[in-house]
Amino acid sequence: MPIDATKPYDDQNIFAKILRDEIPSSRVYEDEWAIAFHDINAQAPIHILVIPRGRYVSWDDFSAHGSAEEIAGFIRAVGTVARDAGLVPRGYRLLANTGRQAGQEVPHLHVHLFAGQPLGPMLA
Ligand code: D5M
Repeated sequence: MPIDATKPYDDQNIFAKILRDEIPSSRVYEDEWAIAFHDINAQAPIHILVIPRGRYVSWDDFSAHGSAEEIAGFIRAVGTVARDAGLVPRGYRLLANTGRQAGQEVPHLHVHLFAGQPLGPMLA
């Protein structure tokens, strides 16, 4: 069910639980600003989710309310995850579904990182 982006942050969302280690995930990276783990429903040979440690519902929330440090730290973390996975210079795709029309399901900002095969044109 896509999220209602007008609701405040929900501390019981599944990624909040992953951040608190209350439910398992296959973590591939963590630092002060972000963690990354494999998507449970992989859509490409490599499909990793990168999420900020901060309580942000979406890209919209984060870009509006995240501190400059958090935003820089998160963007650096996404790049590091890709580089550590050996995806440079092969290439990768980033995607952040934001809100209902984009089909965002989990109300904690997450960036999808897809790679491992030619990814074709962008979705319509
Ligand atoms: O994408 C939400 C993504 O989150 C979707 O690709 C499945 C993934 N997901 C959901 N639960 C888990 C757990 N527990 N571990 C790993 N990945 C998970 P969206 O952009 O919101 O549609």
